Amino acid sequence: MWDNLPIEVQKEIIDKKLSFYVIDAMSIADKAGMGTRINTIMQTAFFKISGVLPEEQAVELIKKYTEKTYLRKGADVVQKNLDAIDLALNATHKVKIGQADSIKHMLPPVPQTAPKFVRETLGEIIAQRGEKMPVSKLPLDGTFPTGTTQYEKRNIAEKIPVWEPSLCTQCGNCSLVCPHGVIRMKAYDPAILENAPSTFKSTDAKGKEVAGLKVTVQVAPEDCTGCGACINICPAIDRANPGRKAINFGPQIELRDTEKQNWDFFLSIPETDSKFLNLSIPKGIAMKQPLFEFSGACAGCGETPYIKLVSQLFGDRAIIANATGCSSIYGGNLPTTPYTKRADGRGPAWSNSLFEDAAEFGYGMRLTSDKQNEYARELLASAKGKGIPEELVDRLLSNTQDSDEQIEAQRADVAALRESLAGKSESWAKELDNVAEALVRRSVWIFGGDGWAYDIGFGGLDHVIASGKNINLLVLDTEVYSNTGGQASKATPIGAIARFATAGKETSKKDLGMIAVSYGYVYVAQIALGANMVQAIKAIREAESYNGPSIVIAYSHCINHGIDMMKGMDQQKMAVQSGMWPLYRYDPRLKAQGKNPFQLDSREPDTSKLERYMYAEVRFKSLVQANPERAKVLLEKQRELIGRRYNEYRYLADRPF
Ligand SMILES: Cc1ncc(C[n+]2csc(CCOP(=O)(O)OP(=O)(O)O)c2C)c(N)n1
Ligand code: SF4
Ligand code: SF4
Ligand code: SF4
Repeated sequence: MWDNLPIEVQKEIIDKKLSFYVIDAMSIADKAGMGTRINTIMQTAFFKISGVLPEEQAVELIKKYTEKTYLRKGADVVQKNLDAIDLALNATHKVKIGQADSIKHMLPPVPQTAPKFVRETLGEIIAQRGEKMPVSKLPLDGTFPTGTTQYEKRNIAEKIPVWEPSLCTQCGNCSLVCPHGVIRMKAYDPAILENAPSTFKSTDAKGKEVAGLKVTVQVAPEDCTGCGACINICPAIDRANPGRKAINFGPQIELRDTEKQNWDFFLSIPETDSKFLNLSIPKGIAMKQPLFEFSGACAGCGETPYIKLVSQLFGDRAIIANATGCSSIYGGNLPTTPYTKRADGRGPAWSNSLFEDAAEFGYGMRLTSDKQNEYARELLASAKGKGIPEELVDRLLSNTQDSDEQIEAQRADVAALRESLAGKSESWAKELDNVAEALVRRSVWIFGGDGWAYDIGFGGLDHVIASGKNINLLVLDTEVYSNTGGQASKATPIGAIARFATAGKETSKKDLGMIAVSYGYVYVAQIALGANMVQAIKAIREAESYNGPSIVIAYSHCINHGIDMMKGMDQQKMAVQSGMWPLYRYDPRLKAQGKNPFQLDSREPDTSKLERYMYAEVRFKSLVQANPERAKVLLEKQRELIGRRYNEYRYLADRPF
């Protein structure tokens, strides 16, 4: 162990006369059935070696408080923790301190090849030397460059997915559900492989639109969190060995160096041309570059796949107002930023104001963009005959920008316009040059959790959807205030235990979607990626294309639910099948076609699956432990609600229109 330490660490241990112990906490957690949770194990190790209390007394107290803390999560959780304590007691090893003679060095916090700002400012903060940095190193107006999580290699996964090309159906599901933007897919010209590292994997692309091309599914080994969501969702099972899929876990340390090379090579492959992509299915999305990557969200987070999806579809033109909550923390916590940009520099602009004002904040972004666009169009219309080609002006004014291709064409025309403005010194030309970029359509989004949408920001949200303006709201519904430790919100379902609902929530979840539907001119959808990927993609695309307000409410599994996060998408599926989370879309445009705007996308609930869904989650199961009678009453109350709500939705979907 000593010889494996970097010399800087060896020196510090010697200088500070430290005692140094190691414990293989991950193996113990695994053995005790605790997955990757090592807090109890590390706490035990601390008391074992620190001597702050006699060992026997310390162990007795730890066990007592473990029972107290975890009882509400169930007897099995308590037992696992008690087992882990026993295993940890004899597993700490004292390392013999040697000389400071290691040939290994600490890696720099960010690579030397990173941009100057990343090295000199963000790198210093990562290395915890931020307080020594002069204030002048920080951006003057507080605007931080995007695309910087790529330089912060966290290497937190013990195991990472390994791809088996021969088994892969190239469905793209793994990439779509990856919460961290780590597993990606590209189709490319086979000639590119000439320069590939020897371990780089590829196979013939499947499907007409990519015939003759090669495909690779590649993992960023140092950014993977090891959550396993991709492996869990992968449908391709090896018939000869049903325990094996088209992606399986392998040891990160052994794979790191080769996969790093492969990842770098993968990044050098040009992005798959949009004309090959069908963006209504996971496969097409998987091949589109995510403009949200490597965030610090919990491993397996249920919110981030939706954000990543929005970034893939509209990130090049998105402006995002984020409510305070998990999405504002992993979305913009210093030092690095997960929102990123394409090779041409286009990517989302993002900001967080407050918890309660996100809707109004985004509304301001919409109004500003509209005003700038209006002004640019005015100036442009009067530029005819002043040395700007007339057909260019006409094209810029008439392009409806309904598709990616039209938007790219508009961008090319804006570039041509700015070129022809370059030599002009008149004030109208300078003004037009200033606002010319506003001629390209902007996609305005407001992101936030249920605490924001259902409770604290509801007044603003209601005002903004009522405005009729073209704004898109994405509600990341974890059914609790996740970022502050799981307080109940109006989105918390009946029977769930949360802070402020410690006896299990008695009242039903507020139907935010139906409140929005009542306006008649708001696009509304309820989605769950794990239950129906195509419906989720469709809803997000429809919402964005609707020239008016839209709200998409997305089921987001969360560590606060007390689940195995690897199986979060399975819980999403069960939530829909059991009727807890109906899927629907309300598209006001359909009325003009004489069609019913309300489309119910999920089947009649199978409430016999309700217990299976609920009791796979500690938030529901713990009530059975704490108060079985009440749990039963609330379960039946929930079952009744599901039936009533389904009948109401069915009526809305089937009524003649
Ligand atoms: C007015 C106000 N009250 C409370 C807070 C503290 N706070 C920050 S994030 C948060 C929880 C956010 O919950 P939710 O909107 O559900 O988002 P999630 O974290 O679940 O994604 C709270 C209470 C705050 N920032 N501002
Ligand atoms: S293990 Fe998790 S983070 Fe890693 S590639 Fe799979 S889904 Fe992404
Ligand atoms: S989910 Fe499995 S089958 Fe689908 S693309 Fe990923 S590895 Fe291939
Ligand atoms: S607390 Fe929940 S919502 Fe927040 S980052 Fe973790 S898993 Fe995601």
